[in-house]
Amino acid sequence: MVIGDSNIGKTVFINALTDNHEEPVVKTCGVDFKQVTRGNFRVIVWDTPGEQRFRKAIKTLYHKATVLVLAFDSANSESFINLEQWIESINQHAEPKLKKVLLGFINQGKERWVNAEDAEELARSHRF
Ligand SMILES: Nc1nc2c(ncn2[C@@H]2O[C@H](COP(=O)(O)OP(=O)(O)OP(=O)(O)O)[C@@H](O)[C@H]2O)c(=O)[nH]1
Ligand SMILES: [Mg+2]
Repeated sequence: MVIGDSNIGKTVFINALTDNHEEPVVKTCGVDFKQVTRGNFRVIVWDTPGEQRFRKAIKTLYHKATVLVLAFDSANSESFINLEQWIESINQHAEPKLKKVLLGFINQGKERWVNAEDAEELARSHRF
C-alpha cells in the first residue's frame, strides 16, 4: 500500500511499475489496485489518494496491507515535512509489526530539497 501527500508522483511511480508510462490526468480519488508481476512473483500495489479529505478512509486500510510504503517527493519540502503527520497516523492506526518503507522520489528535472541523510535518519528513527 503506497501512501503520502497528493501530487508527489505516487500514481506515476506505480503506473511505471506496470509499464504504463502515461501521465495521470486526474488525482487518485479511491484506492486503485494494480498488479505488478516479476517472474514468479505477483504483487498487488494499492495506489491511494493523498488529498486530505481521504485521510480518514485511508487509515482504516493500514491493517489490510502487508507492507506500507510512505512516499514523498524530494523536490517538495512540504511533502517531507508532512511525513510527521503520516507517521503519527501510522503509529496510531497500524499494527506495530507492519513492515514500513520510506520512499523518496527524485525527479531529474527538479531541484532536490531533501537529502538522503535526512530521509534515512527519519526512516531509522521511526523503525522503517
Ligand atoms: N513525469 C513525471 N511526472 C511527475 C513525477 N512526479 C510527479 N509528476 C507530475 O505530477 C503529477 C501528479 O502525479 P501523480 O502521480 O498523479 O501524484 P499522486 O501522488 O498520485 O497524487 P494523488 O493521486 O492526488 O495522491 C503528474 O501528473 C505529473 O505531471 C515524475 O516523477 N515524473
Ligand atoms: Mg495518485
